[in-house]
Amino acid sequence: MTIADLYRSMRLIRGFEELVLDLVKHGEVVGGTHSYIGQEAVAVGVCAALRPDDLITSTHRGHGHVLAKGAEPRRVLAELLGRRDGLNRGRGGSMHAADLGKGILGANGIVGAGAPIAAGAAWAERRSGSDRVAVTFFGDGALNQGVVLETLNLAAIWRLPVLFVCENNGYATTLPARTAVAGSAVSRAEAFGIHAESVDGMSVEAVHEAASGCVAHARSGEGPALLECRTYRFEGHHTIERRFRLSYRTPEEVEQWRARDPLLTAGAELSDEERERVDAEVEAELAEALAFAQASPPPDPADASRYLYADQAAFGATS
Ligand SMILES: Cc1ncc(C[n+]2csc(CCOP(=O)(O)OP(=O)(O)O)c2C)c(N)n1
Repeated sequence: MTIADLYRSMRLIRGFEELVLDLVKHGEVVGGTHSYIGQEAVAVGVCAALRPDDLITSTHRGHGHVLAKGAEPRRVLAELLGRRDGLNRGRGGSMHAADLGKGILGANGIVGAGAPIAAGAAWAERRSGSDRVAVTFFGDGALNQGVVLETLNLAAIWRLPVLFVCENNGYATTLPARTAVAGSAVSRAEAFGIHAESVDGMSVEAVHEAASGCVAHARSGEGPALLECRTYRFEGHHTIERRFRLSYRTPEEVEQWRARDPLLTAGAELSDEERERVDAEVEAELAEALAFAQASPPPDPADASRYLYADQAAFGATS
């Protein structure tokens, strides 16, 4: 994986998220979204360390994870617009994007809920004799969810091939992690005997390197690993925050982190020519994705109760 590849994937997520902010503003995405802008290096660095057949679970802030794992941007966008050609036929929306064919077991609106799903999947994979690894992304807020701590315990006891990726962006909605999380993500994992590391989540290369080590550890049967990525979200917790003046972060703090924008750092490693070429290609891909999503019809209301129960065809059937 070259730095140009990593930059391209981050650029795609950034452009996608900027497009989504615009669509939310114009009322095209019902309910708004949780922006991933600023945290791209985490999804991209971690997913670049995975095989295509590895598995992930994601969060309410999931577009970046889903795209980095290989979901088609135009189908994710159509999903956000609630259209028939959406990744989940317009039924999942922003917080429930899933694509089983790409190993994406689903974004999840319930904080911490992806952890036991990933552990269960890892257990099933190991039982079936495969060496797939499951990754679960979660925020610092999820560190205080009982189910995450229970999953750390079981994953350690059963030596499951799971990588816990904690995206510590400093806040759970408006609650600062420093006032809410006793100890640290790393010390909590270590208390369960789990291999744990903390890395600069604004550097895609640092995340990629650390994640590669953790994935190798999990795949080799040595048990789970936890990777804390120190990162920051440049936007509000949810797009609705744009309507309010919330003062839980100072403008200076936001500016300090923006100066460490992972796209600037990675982009600086490319020649101007190469960076401009990648930017233009991504822009064209997103323009095509938008046209595709907007041309897709809404689901048929007569179909509303289809896919309520387990039916593989409902998820990622085309990939
Ligand atoms: C079990 C549960 N409790 C509360 C909520 C409401 N909620 C949604 S996002 C969020 C904050 C999550 O913070 P964090 O895990 O740090 O992730 P981040 O938003 O920073 O990415 C909360 C409390 C929820 N969705 N699920």
